[in-house]
Parts: sequence; C-alpha cells; structure tokens
Amino acid sequence: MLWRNRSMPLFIIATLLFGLKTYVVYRFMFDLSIENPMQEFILLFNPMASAYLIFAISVWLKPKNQMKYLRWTTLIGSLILFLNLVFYRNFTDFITIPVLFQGNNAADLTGSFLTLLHIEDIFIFADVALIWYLSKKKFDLSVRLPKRGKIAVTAVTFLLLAGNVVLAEIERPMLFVRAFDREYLVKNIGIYNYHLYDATMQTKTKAQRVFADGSEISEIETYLEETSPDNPDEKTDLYGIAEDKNVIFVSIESFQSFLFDTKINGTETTPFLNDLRHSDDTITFENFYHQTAQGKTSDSEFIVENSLYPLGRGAVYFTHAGNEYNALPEILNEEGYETSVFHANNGSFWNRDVMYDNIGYDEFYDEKSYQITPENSFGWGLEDKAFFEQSIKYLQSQEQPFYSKFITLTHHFPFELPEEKANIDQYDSNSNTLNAFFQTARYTDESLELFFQQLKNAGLYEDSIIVLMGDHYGISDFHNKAMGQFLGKEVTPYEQVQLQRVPFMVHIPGYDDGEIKEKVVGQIDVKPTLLHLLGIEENGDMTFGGNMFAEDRKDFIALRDGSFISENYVYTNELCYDRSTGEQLTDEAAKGCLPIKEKVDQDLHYSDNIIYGDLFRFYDFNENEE
Ligand code: GP9
Ligand code: MN
Repeated sequence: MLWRNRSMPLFIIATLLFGLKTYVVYRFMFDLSIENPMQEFILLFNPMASAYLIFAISVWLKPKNQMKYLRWTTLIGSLILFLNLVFYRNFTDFITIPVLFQGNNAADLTGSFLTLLHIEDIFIFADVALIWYLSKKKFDLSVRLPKRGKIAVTAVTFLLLAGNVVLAEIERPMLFVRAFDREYLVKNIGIYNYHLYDATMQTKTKAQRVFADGSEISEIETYLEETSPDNPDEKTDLYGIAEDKNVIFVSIESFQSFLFDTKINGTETTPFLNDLRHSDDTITFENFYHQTAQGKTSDSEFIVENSLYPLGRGAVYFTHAGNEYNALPEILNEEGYETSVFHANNGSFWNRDVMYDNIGYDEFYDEKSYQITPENSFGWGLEDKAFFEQSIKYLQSQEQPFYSKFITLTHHFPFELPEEKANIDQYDSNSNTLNAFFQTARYTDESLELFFQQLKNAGLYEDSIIVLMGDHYGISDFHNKAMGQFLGKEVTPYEQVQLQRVPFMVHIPGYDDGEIKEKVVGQIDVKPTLLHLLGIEENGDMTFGGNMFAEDRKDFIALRDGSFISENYVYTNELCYDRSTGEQLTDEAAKGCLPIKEKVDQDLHYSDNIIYGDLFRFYDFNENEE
C-alpha cells in the first residue's frame, strides 16, 4: 500500500488543484494569446507538470514536514501567481528579478496597485485554504514510501518536465535562446519555471561584467561604423539651428500619438498640441516610436540620453546605474550648458537620483523642491499645471544656455482626475482605463499650453527650443477590445506596433519652415538629433541611432521585443506586415523582413553587451574624437 487510509495523498490533491487553478488563471485571467490546440494543451500541461514538480518533492520528507511543506508551497506559489497577475494588468508583462528589487517604485505604486485588484482574485487562494484545511492531522494525507517508491514518484517529475520541454521546443523552436518575449516563455513552460529561468539569466548577466574585457568594444565600434549610413556626418540645413539656445525637453507621460486630432463627444482632446503640430515653428515626426521595456519612463530617459537600447529585463537605471556612459548631459556640460531635471516625484523613483548623478546632471528638482498640497495634488502627486508653474523660478535661475528636462506625471495610469478639473467627457467603453485616458490627456495639453505662456512671460521662450516627446504607451494591449472600439478597427499585432507611436516635436521660436515629417524614427535617434540641432559634433560617440533629419539613415527602428518598423515593413510576433497597408505578408513577400530582422537582433545584442559588460569603461570617448 503506497499510502495510509487509501485516501488520495495530499501532494496529489495539491498537484491537481494547484495545476488546474493555475491553468484557469492563465486561460481566463491573463490575456495570453492561444493560437492552436497544441498551445492550449501545453497551457494545461505545464501547470500540472510544475505543480507535480513542486509537490512531489514532499515524499522525501517526514510525514509531519510533508504537510508543512505543502501548506507553504501552495501559499507561496499562489502569491507568485497573484503578484504576476497584478503586474500583468498594468504592464502586460511578467515580473523579472531586477524589477523585484525596484522596491521604492513598488511602494510608490500602491495607489495604482489597489485599482489593479479584482474581486475574482480570491479564486487564486481557494485551493490554498483547502490544502491548509486538509493538511490537518485528523485527515493524515501524508505518504510513507519505501525508497524505491520515492524514486518512482521523482522519476515521474523528470518525465513530465522532459515532456514539457519537448512540447515547448516543438511549439516554439529555440524558445530559450530567443527568449525576448516573456509571454512565450510563460505560455510554454509556465510561470514557475519561467521564474527559475529568469533567476538563471540574472546570474549569467551578473557574471558578464566580471568576465568582460576590452576586446569586444572594438568589435562593436567596427560594427557601428559599418552599419552607419553612408554619410553619418551629413549636415542638414538645421545643423546648429539651436546653437547656444536653451533646450527645454518635456517628457510627456504616457502620451500616445493616436490621441492627436481625436474628439470625445465633439470636444478636441489635444487642441493645443494639434495647433502646434500644424504651426510653422514646429517640426513633428509622425512616425516616431518609443522603444522602452520594463523600465518605462526611465527607459525612455536612458535611450534619449545614450542612444543605446534599454534592457529586455529590468530597468537599466536600476540594474546598471554605476556603469560608464557618454551621456547627453555629460556632453552638454562640456559644451558649457547647465543641465537639470525637473520631476515632482520621489527622487529615488527609478533610482533617478543615483543615475542622474552618474551621467552628469547638475541639478535634480524632485518633489522636495515643490509646494505640494491636498489642493494641487491627486493621483501620482503634484498636478502638472502646478508643476510647470512652480518650476519657472528654478528655470530662471539656470545659467544660460541650459538643457532642462521636464517629466510630467498627471497623465499616468490609472489616469485619475478630479471631476472639476476635467474639460472633456470620459470615453464610453468596457475599459475604465481607456475611458479616463482622454481626460488626463486633455489636462496635459492644457498644462503644456500654460507652460508655453509662462516661458514667454518669464522671457525664456525666445532663446530656447522646446522638444516634446511621449515616453511610452499609456494603454496596454490588455485594453485592445476597447481600443479597437475607439479606433473603429481591430487591434491586430500590426496595429499594436503602430500604437507604439508617441509624439516627437521640435518647437523652434522664429522658425518658419515647420512640417510634419513621415520618416520612421525613434527614441534611439533623439541624442544624435539634438546634438545636430545644437551644432555639436560628437564624432567619437557610439550610438545605435542617428540624426532624424539626415537623408541617409539606418533602415529600421527596433523595438525591445525584437519587433521592428522599416520604411516598407512592420515585423512583430514573427510575422511580417506591409507597413503601408497593414497586410500580413507570406512566402516570398515576407522574405524582405529577414535581413532587417538579423540586423535588429545584432543591434540589440551589441547594445546589451555594452551595458552588461560595462564596456564603455574600456573606451576613451575623447581620444576617439577626430
Ligand atoms: C515616476 C514617473 C512614472 O516618477 O516617471 O514612471 P512610469 O511608471 O511611467 O515608468
Ligand atoms: Mn512614464
């Protein structure tokens, strides 16, 4: 007899309940795309295999400890699942170890956290309660097996695991090598094994810095030279147009380009920005993409400052804040600019205080510099109108020319706005998030209009150029149904990529040749573009982007998950689309995507190596300046 009382042992009950529960959560509470029956089967198989893996180990323990072990592992496993679900609702992504260590942010996220909880989440803990109850002594559902029996139980673990890996490999060849997309991993090997995989990756990346030497940096230097367009030094009419002017860079929170020219019940969402886009003193890039990943705003800052890609896991601002960089503020400091950042949030959010110091910002005006009262704050903190208004005096105290970055906050998930401050209706769909989105977007638009006015009043406007950029998406694909309703078309993977367009506008007072440019560009291009406008030659720099105004440009914009946009194609989820029509290309026609995809992967790989290996410590930027 394998177990006493002939009742089913608790580790089997736990496996069935926990496995099934996990499957139901994957299937109905996450929003994982299931394309065929095989994927459906793997989605059911992997939680069963994982649950068995975790619980079957208990047969090696003494009966009393078996119960304790099963109790705690079901609870911890359920917590992991629950936290991932909450994280997913906000980011459509899964937790990675670096993200976990961003403790400050987690604390600051409490406001959003509560809005991410759903009543049905209780279901995730239903089996935990049952297991705790059944693990009581009176039921005695422990097992006492001879050694052979224990080995047999464990052997099944390996069979299940091997089965899972084989199935995953058939479904997604080279899954572990190409693991850009965490959703594939979770779908195929389950969330628990995914965390084991992530832990292995973490160890590997930590080791990379230790083993890096100077040899690889020259390989990357050659690569960047060879892949740069024919004439990287091309000087356009705009070269030096902003020489000696101040640069006011505004990073607009969660602003997506689809908002332009939209109306809710007849009211324009962004009247000020719409006018600006069509004015003579503004150049707008219509096809400008954000390229951020888990580090959100901080990733956008990192890309802009360095023209490097962010990392696929975690925020570089956290994971590699001590690296050597050749960042924009450092370059501008050398050119005689005073550099500063204005952001009315906790200074340590995204580890900004540490990173800013490392990359050379002279001042950081964080929440301590602002008068924050119950009347002027809601949601994430100080409202943008008060933020801009209170910043002007600090801006006036800067030595000119200055480079000042402003990071707005009000238009941030969950897009809260007191009713009396809303000047546009909510949208009406099944997504409260999208419904509220237009009100805070409108608020941002109004605060920018006021800011421009205040700059004029303060006498700072004429001598400055004002650059406006969206940091990343605000509406994740979790809301695709509502988004489809708003756009009047289904949000296909192609549309999903197109929704990653965010504003990029260069406003030059006195300029009279403004236009809306169609070129495909992205955040990676901002640093070389600003330097071009300022007339600063940085020949020895290593950048993955290029001047947006140049004729000869690199032929793609890579997104962090390996998707890309080129003049002719949009590539995502391993599918190639015609960029102009959105039509999915197959066979011969789809082959056009392949050579570009290779370059994209190489680019991301080299940029990662620079960061993981801290390779700029082996490179002398001044010496390489020609
Ligand atoms: C926090 C603000 C928002 O200071 O920049 O960060 P996000 O959540 O968008 O990355
Ligand atoms: Mn942001």
